[in-house]
Amino acid sequence: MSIKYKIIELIQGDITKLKIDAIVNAANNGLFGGGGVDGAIHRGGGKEIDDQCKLIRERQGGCKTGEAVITTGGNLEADYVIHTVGPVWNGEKSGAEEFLSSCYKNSLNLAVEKNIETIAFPCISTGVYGFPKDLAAEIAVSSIMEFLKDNTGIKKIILVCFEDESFKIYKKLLGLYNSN
Ligand code: AR6
Repeated sequence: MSIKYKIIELIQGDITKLKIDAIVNAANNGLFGGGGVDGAIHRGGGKEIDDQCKLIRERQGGCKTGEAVITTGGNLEADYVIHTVGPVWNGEKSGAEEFLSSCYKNSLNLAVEKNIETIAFPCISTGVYGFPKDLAAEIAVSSIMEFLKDNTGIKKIILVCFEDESFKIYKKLLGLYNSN
């Protein structure tokens, strides 16, 4: 079991710079591109990502909260972008925790479907959407661990923290898992 934890890597930096099979985007329901990591990914990927998001919008109206869709990476180093929509934090018992967990699991399931072996996640919902960073980190790690129980092909999962606070939270959290 513990060997599987080694699949997870933690880094601090800009997810758009990663040379990897897929990066995950913290998108909005309309897949329009926005601020934060979404803005950076759309800017970095260029028209190719915008055009594919438009097609998805026309086909299925965008992406529901907790679900995930895929485009190619356009001008990014990553081959693919998996766009998932995190929940807006409305307090405990609003169902936000389950939606956030679904973001991680649905993104990973989609990756497996597309034979993606290496994937990087930002800290979904912890910026504009206001999810508490420590709770979001716990949900991210536990959802990934759950997925890894019957993982069928993912070789590396990189958790990308942009700011110090999230990086410190994840470092502590993964340290606890690793010491088990
Ligand atoms: N690389 C990695 N992480 C980043 C980067 C980057 N380049 N830039 C920001 N982050 P947010 P959300 C971190 O707000 O809360 C958009 O407008 C950031 O520090 O990007 O899910 C969408 O269109 C934070 O930890 O996403 C939606 O409307 C994390 O990414 C809405 O924001 C997520 O912050 C989604 O809000």
